[in-house]
Amino acid sequence: MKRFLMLSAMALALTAASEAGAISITQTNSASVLGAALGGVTVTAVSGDANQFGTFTNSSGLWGIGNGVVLSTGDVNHYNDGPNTLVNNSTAYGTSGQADLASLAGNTTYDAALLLFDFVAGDTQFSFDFVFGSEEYPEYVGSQFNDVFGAFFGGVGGTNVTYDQFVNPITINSAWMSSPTGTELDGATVLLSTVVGGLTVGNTYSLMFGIADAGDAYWDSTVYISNFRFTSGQDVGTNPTNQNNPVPEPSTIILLGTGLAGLGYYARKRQKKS
Ligand SMILES: [Ca+2]
Ligand SMILES: [Ca+2]
Ligand SMILES: [Ca+2]
Repeated sequence: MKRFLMLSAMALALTAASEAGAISITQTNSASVLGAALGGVTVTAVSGDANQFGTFTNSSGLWGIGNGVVLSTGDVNHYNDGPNTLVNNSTAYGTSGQADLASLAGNTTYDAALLLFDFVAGDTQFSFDFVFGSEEYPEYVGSQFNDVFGAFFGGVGGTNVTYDQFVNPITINSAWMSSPTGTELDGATVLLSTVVGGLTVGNTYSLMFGIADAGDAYWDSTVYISNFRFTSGQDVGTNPTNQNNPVPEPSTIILLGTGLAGLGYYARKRQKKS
């Protein structure tokens, strides 16, 4: 058992879904710029094509998420605010996947975008908010194309600490998604918050954010990450309407997380974007 406690993975209400002119992405793989957008953490590695990374602002509060960083298995320039014009928006870089992400996905991964950083604990918990979305939804839910997002405490080889509101890992097959409006994404989670406790104030910790395609390098998935912060007590995220949500027991989270290995997958052919 890891020494820290995973306190909760909870959903926040979807708000302002019809707002326009919201998400504005600036493509960058600059460690210092990405670190600043996460509130001043020390980025130690940025792995992937430069176009897989950026910062974003969200002037109208689309989906309830604040400003932050964006990672994609495609080109982040395609995930600004705007109409959903394609069911299969896709950029294939043909770069490698990542072992921790492949373990979550249960399949070979490709086009991994990895952001690793260190932070000095300012309180006993750290938290962040995110929205994960994909072009794989809904056509390839239940398939081998199980694109994945993870946040690995300890860095490479660390423990995934991020889940949806039903404590499922963030993959196409397991995370709860619906059809949002506002960007090119065909499907997305609601705004989710991850809270990890058990930190010692002043100690340095590592975290890796990673996203990857699974099964092949096509049909993008994208994650928007915001509001990396330190808290104490029970953090309920940025939306006060979430205060009554139950907080799962840490042992329950770990049990359900490892249950993913039991999922079955099947393969089917699909058309690549030309
Ligand atoms: Ca790709
Ligand atoms: Ca689309
Ligand atoms: Ca994909």
